[in-house]
Amino acid sequence: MATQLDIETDFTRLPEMPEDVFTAPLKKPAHVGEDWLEPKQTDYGAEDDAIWNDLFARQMEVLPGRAASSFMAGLQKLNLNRGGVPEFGKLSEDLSALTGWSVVPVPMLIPDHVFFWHLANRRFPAGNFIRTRETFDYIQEPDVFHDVFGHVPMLTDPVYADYMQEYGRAGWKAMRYNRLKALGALYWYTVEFGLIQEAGGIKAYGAGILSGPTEIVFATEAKSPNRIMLNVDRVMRTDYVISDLQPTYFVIQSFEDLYHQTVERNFDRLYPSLSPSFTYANSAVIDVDDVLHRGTQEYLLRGGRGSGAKPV
Ligand code: HBI
Ligand code: FE
Repeated sequence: MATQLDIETDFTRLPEMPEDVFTAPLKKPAHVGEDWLEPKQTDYGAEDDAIWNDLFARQMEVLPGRAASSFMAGLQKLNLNRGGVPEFGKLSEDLSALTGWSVVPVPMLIPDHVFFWHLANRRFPAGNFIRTRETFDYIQEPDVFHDVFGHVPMLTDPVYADYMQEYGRAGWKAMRYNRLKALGALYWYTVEFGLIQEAGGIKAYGAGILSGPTEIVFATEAKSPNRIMLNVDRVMRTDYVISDLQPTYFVIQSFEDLYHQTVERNFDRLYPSLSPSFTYANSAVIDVDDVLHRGTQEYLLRGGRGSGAKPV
């Protein structure tokens, strides 16, 4: 029986998940194998394509000038505005010519170790369904719009593309120490809700920000949230909320900086020093922080989502 100590680092085949590592259990649909890949992409209909086009148009009202320049360039390079839900075969062909990544369909959230394994092989797992008109503004499960519009353009940036692969490899190491939650926080504050300093100011590169209508303005311009320079050790000790706007965003200097901070940090030394639960609240500012903007937290103090508080 494999144990935590002999976790594999060869990712050509899906490594066996040790029995003493905890990840949230997910019920695998009968039609997918151990890799959780769908046999084929959904055949989207005209209404699905119309939903994609409307979501796309809505984002184009708010992203220019606020989204990271590599994200805007990625949208163009992949022609994501050609209309309708992109076909993954063609998309993967274009993307792999640029950075060697492909996009593969999965039915739902997949287990952490399978997700990391795909990333370690430069395959991005993307939802095989699109939201409905009823859930147009917000869905918790990642659909094809969040995954492809939000995540895939960034994978055209060569340094970001390498960071994502390293993240997948780091996932296997985190399992050995049972510190998946800590590594999940790094994903959250970079890949999903990351901000970057550019010559023209602070821009967003996180997919959770870029795929929705509200958070882009809040994250880059509002007074409520903290904006703090990213430090990998600090972020991995920080709690996060999944169903409301973030009280704190972490800002990188460049994708090179993010890549180096992650690759050069010796996680074999970091993981044992992290407590199993988070140390810092998601709205906290601590003495070691390099603070760009100290948030008023007005949005949170007024009650956040559901209270009618304005995202100011
Ligand atoms: N599955 N489909 C899908 N998409 C994700 O973003 C995802 C996942 N499974 C696990 C997972 N993310 C987490 O491991 C990361 O968010 C850390
Ligand atoms: Fe995502």
